[in-house]
Amino acid sequence: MKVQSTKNINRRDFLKTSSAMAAIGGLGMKLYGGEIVDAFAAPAKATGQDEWKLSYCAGCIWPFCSSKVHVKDGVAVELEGNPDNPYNQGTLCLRGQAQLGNLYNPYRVKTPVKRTNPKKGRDEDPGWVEISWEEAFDTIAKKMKPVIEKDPRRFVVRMGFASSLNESRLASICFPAAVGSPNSNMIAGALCAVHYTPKVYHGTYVDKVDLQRCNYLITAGKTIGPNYGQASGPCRALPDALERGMKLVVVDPRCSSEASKGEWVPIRPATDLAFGLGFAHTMVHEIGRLDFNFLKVHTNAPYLIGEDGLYVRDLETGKPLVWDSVDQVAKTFDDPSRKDYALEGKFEIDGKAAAPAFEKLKEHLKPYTPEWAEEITSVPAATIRRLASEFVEAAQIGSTIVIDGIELPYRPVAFVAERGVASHVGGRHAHLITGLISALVGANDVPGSVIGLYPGAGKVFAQPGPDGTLLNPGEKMTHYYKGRPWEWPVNTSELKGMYPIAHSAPQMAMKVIKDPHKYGLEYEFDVMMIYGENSIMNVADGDDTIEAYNSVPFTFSIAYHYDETTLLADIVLPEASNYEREQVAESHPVQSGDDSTLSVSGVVYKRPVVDKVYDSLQSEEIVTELADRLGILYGEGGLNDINNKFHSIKPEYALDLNKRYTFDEIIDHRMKSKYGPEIGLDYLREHGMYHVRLPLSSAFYYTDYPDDQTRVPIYFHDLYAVGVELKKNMQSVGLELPPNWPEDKKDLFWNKYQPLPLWEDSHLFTAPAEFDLFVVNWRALGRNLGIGGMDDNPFLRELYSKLEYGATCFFMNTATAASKGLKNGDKVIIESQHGGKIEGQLFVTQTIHPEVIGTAGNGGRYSKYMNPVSQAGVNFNQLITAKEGFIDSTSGVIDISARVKIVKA
Ligand SMILES: Nc1nc2c(c(=O)[nH]1)N[C@H]1C(S)=C(S)[C@@H](COP(=O)(O)OP(=O)(O)OC[C@H]3O[C@@H](n4cnc5c(=O)[nH]c(N)nc54)[C@H](O)[C@@H]3O)O[C@H]1N2
Ligand SMILES: Nc1nc2c(c(=O)[nH]1)N[C@H]1C(S)=C(S)[C@@H](COP(=O)(O)OP(=O)(O)OC[C@H]3O[C@@H](n4cnc5c(=O)[nH]c(N)nc54)[C@H](O)[C@@H]3O)O[C@H]1N2
Ligand SMILES: [Mo]
Repeated sequence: MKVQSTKNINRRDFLKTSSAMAAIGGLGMKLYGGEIVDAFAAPAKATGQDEWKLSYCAGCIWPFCSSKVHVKDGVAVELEGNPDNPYNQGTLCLRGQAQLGNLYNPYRVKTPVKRTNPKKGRDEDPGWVEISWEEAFDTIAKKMKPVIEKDPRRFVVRMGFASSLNESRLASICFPAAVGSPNSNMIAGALCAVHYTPKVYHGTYVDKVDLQRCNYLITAGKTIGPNYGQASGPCRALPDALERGMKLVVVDPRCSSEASKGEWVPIRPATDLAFGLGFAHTMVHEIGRLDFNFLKVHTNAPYLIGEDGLYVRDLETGKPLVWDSVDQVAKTFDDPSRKDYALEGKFEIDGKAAAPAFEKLKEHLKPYTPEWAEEITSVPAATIRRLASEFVEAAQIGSTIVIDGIELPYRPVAFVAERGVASHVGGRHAHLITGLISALVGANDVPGSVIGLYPGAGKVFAQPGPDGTLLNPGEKMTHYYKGRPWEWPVNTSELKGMYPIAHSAPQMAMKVIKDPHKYGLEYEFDVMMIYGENSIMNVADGDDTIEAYNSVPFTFSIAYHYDETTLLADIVLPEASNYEREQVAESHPVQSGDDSTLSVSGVVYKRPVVDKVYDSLQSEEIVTELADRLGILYGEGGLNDINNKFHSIKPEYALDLNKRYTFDEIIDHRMKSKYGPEIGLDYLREHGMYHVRLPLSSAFYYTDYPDDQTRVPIYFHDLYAVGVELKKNMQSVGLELPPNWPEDKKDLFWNKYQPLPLWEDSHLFTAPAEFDLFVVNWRALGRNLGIGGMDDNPFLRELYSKLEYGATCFFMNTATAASKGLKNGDKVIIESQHGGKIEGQLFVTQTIHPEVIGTAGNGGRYSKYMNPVSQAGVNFNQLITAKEGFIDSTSGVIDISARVKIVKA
C-alpha cells in the first residue's frame, strides 16, 4: 500500500483535500490512509449550502469551548470560536483550530474491520479485512454472551481520555456495569494521580485559583492554562493577573512559558516534598504567623492524636476530642461549650498520652530546615525562607473582603501543584503538603485563594463528615476518604482492595490481566474492549502491556484511528469523530479563572455538522446495539437503568427501562432532568449552550463551611487510618505486602500512609552513579494528550515542532552540555536506570535544571496505519516503569521521572 506523507502540506492544500474527502466518503476508499491526490479528483457537489453551525470543540479534556463550523456544500471548511460562550469568548486554541484535520483525516478507521493475522505484536500486520457492521456486532455478541452467562468479570474494558470526551460515559462506564463487570480500567491517571489533594481540601476532583484576587501564586509541577494554550478562562486570567501585579512563582525543573513571566525556582525532580517540608518548617518554626483561628475551627489542628497515631475519641459518641485550653478538659470537637482549643501541649486522656495534631505537625517539621531541604532540592535555603515569608506576608492573615454583601476571609495567596509534583513516589504527600501550607494561612476556599470546582455547589461538595472533617458525598470518588472495600479473593483487575485509595491503576490491571492467579484472582479474562486509550504509548512497560493484551482471547476496539492498542484488536469499530458526534459537555471553570467565569457553569451541545465522512457510529450507538443483542439493555440493571443512576436522572425524566432510545432522546432526558423542562434538546439545538451565572460569592465554598464541621486536615489522619485498616486486612490473609511488591521496599509501601509526610529516598536517589541525570517530561502546546487526534493531525504536528521550541528534542542545560563535551543538535541516546532507551537530538538551553534532561509531549508512535506525521518525536514513556516498588503505594502512580545517562549516538 502506498501511504503519502502529509508532512509538508500547507493549510490551503489541506482544506482542498478535506473538502474533497467528504465528497468521496463512502466511495471505494482504501481501508486506511489514501493518496491525498485522490481527494482532489472528486470535487464537492454544489448544493448551495453555506451556513455556520453551532458546535463545541472537544479537542482536549476540557471540551467546553463553543465553536462555529462553516459548512459549504456539505463540507466543513472553517472553524471559529463562538463569542456567546463565556469561557472561550469567541476564541479557539491552536488545537481547536486544527480540528478539521480530525474530521477529514484519511487515516481514520473508515469501516468495521477484522484481523486475519492471529499473531499480535509490535511488528505484526493485523491483516485488516473490511466487514459489515452486522458481522462485527454479531461476532462480538457471540463472544460476549457466554462470558456474561459464565462470569461477567471476565469482560474487561480499557478506556482512556478519548472515551471520556463523551460525557455520556455510556460506553466506557455504563456498558461494563450493565454487563456486570467491575473491570473498567481507566488509563488516565497512571501518570497523574492529581485528584486526592483537591478532594481532601475542596471536595472536588480538581481545584482552581481565584486569579482575579490572588496576589501571590506559587505553582509547582503544574501549568494553570497558558502552558497548553487553553482558549478558555485561564489563558486570559493569568496575563491579566500578572499585569495587575500578582507575583507568580514557578517551582519546576524547567523554565516553562509561565515561569518566564514570574520567578522560576529550578528544583531537582521529585524533591517537592522536601521543598514543602522546608517551606512549612519556616512558616511554623521561624515565622510563626499563621491563621490560628482558621486552624482551630476549620482544620483538624486541635484534634487530639493518641499514641497509635489515630484520633482520640469520645467513648460515648465516637467523636474526635480536642483540648479546651480554658476549661482544661477534653471535649468533643463540636462541643458548644468550648472556650478555646489547645493547638500545642501534651495531655493525658484516660491515662494515655495525647497531643493536638498541630503539636504533632510542629514536632515533625523540626528537623526539616531550609538547609536540610536545600541539600535535597538544590533550592537555596535563603530562597525557601524568602518565598515562605513573602507567602505569609501576602496572605494578609486576618483580612476580610465583602462579596455580594457577605464578609469573607480574604487570603490572596495560593500554593498549587499538579502532575509534576504528584506523579512521583511520595507524590501524594508532596501534593498534600501544598494544601497544608495554604491551610496554615487559611487560604482555602476563600477569595484570592485555591477554591473548589463547581460554583454554587459548596453545600454539595463540602459537607461535614462524622469526624467534623470535610466529606463530599456529591461526587463519585468518595473512596478517597475511607478507602475502597477490602476484597479477598481479589475481585477486580485493578487490585482495588490492596490499593484502596489509588487514583486509577491501569498499570496494575495490566499485570493482573496477564497473570490473574498470581495476584489472587480466581478467574481469567476472556473478552476485552478497548476504547480510546493507549496504555502502550502513554503509560509504562509497553511490552508488558502488549503481552497482557495478547493473553486475552478476544478483543474489540472502538477506535478513531488505528492506534497502537487497536492494532491488537480482533475487531475494530469505527467511531464518529468529534464534529460528527451528538454530545453534551458540562462547562465549569478549571485550574483558574477570573470573575468572567468563576461563578458560571452550564453545558455545551453539538450535533454532527456534516454527513458522516466514513462508515462510523457514535460509541453510544455502538453499545446500545450491543446491549440489545446481549439482552442487557432493558430492565433493572440494564443499560437504561444504569444510565439513569449514573447521571442521577430525576424520576420524572428517567428513561423507561424497557424502551430503546436514540442518543438524542437520552440527551433530552438528561438535560431536562438537570436544568428543567425548558432546557432540552430543542433549546440546545437552537442555542448550542446553556450557562448560568450565579452570585460570585457562590464560588467560595467557605460560605458553606459551618464552623467546627467542615474541617480540612493538617494531619492526614484519614490517609493513615486507611493504611492501618489495610495492614490489618492484608495480615488477615497472611500478606505483609501486595503480591510482587519487593520485600526490601516494605517501608516504602507503608510509609506513604503516614499521617505526617516523611521524606524518603526513592529509586531516583539510590540509582547507580552512572545514571547521573534526571529526566522529566511535560505537556506541549500542540500535544497535551493524544485525544482529538492530536498526534495524527498534520497541522498540529507542524505547529508543534515550531511553537514548542525544540519540542522533539532533549533539553539539556548549557553548562551540563559543556561539561560533557556535547553541543546543540548532537544526536544522543538517553538510557534509563530501568533499561529503556530513546534516541534524539540535543537542545542546549539555560531553561532547564543542570541535573535534568527534559523532553516535551509524547511522540514516536509506531502504528504504520496512522498518519506518518505521528511518528515524529520520541516515546518518553520507555524510560519509566510501572513495577511494584517503583510506584507510590497510596496513589499507585508511576514515577514520571527516572535517572538516566546520556551518550552520543
Ligand atoms: N509522555 C507522556 N505520557 C503521558 C502524558 C504526558 O504528558 N507525557 N500524560 C499522561 C496523562 S496525565 C494521562 S491522563 C494519560 C492519557 O492517556 P490516554 O487516556 O491513553 O489518552 P490519549 O493519549 O489522550 O488518547 C488515547 C488514545 O485515543 C486515541 N484517540 C484520539 N482521538 C480519539 C477518538 O476520538 N476516539 C477514539 N476512540 N480514540 C481516539 C489516541 O490516538 C490514543 O491512542 O497519558 C499519560 N501519558
Ligand atoms: N487544555 C487541556 N488541559 C488539560 C489537559 C489537556 O489535555 N488539555 N490534560 C489534563 C490532564 S489529564 C492532566 S493530568 C493535567 C496535567 O497538568 P500539569 O500537571 O499542569 O501538566 P504537565 O505539563 O504534564 O506537567 C506539569 C509540569 O511539571 C513539571 N515537572 C516534571 N517533574 C517535576 C518535578 O519533579 N517537580 C516539579 N515541581 N515539577 C515537575 C514539568 O516540567 C511541567 O512543567 O492537565 C489537565 N489539563
Ligand atoms: Mo492526566
